[in-house]
Amino acid sequence: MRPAMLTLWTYDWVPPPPRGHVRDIRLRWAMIEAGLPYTVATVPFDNRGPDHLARQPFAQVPFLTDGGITLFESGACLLHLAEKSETLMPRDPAGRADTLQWLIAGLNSVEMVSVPWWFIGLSRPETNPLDGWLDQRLMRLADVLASRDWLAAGRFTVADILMADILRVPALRPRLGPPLAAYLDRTLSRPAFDQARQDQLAHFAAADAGRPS
Ligand SMILES: N[C@@H](CCC(=O)N[C@@H](CS)C(=O)NCC(=O)O)C(=O)O
Repeated sequence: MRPAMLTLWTYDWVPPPPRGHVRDIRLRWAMIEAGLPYTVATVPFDNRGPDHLARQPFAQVPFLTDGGITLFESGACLLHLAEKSETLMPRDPAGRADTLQWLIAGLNSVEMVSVPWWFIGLSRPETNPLDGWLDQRLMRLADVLASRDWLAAGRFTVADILMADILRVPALRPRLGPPLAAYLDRTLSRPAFDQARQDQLAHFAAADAGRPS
């Protein structure tokens, strides 16, 4: 039996600023790394209806369909994909556990600080009250990556896809010390990342044509 086709769901269009950073890139990147064929389907950005809410209760993207399965949350989608390919997560129990813990650390120990920090920074306060919290997390992460190339299991995994996507937010770059900057360069220089980014940019650019200017 042929495996069910994976479908990545994203918005039909977004304004230019977030292009290249919409979280569907995490899933694109993972599927390209793993050689998992997928199609892209869309929900309206401007008009988030009940169909969208039924599959992503916060009216966000991405979400993923795999045959009769629908998943939301980029982390959950990445773990679902990782179950399909050893490229994304080792099969031995210790390597798998290491990958799981670092993927959750990306979401729950780094992104949980970096997103509110970024959001507060948009209003350009004189000081950001989350600077200290963020820098402490980045410093601890840099300590880990000072002595190894990848987060988990001694090799590239889906945890690196997630962590690199969290760290590559432009506002964060100046706060990354040498180990994190080197880690980010190493991870983002993978051809699958470049492909995923180009694909996302092309997807949203193609939608410009159909919109009133
Ligand atoms: N925790 C969610 C966050 C998803 C998220 O923030 N999606 C953004 C695009 S990158 C979105 O849909 N933003 C529109 C909105 O929140 O209304 C995940 O990781 O999937």
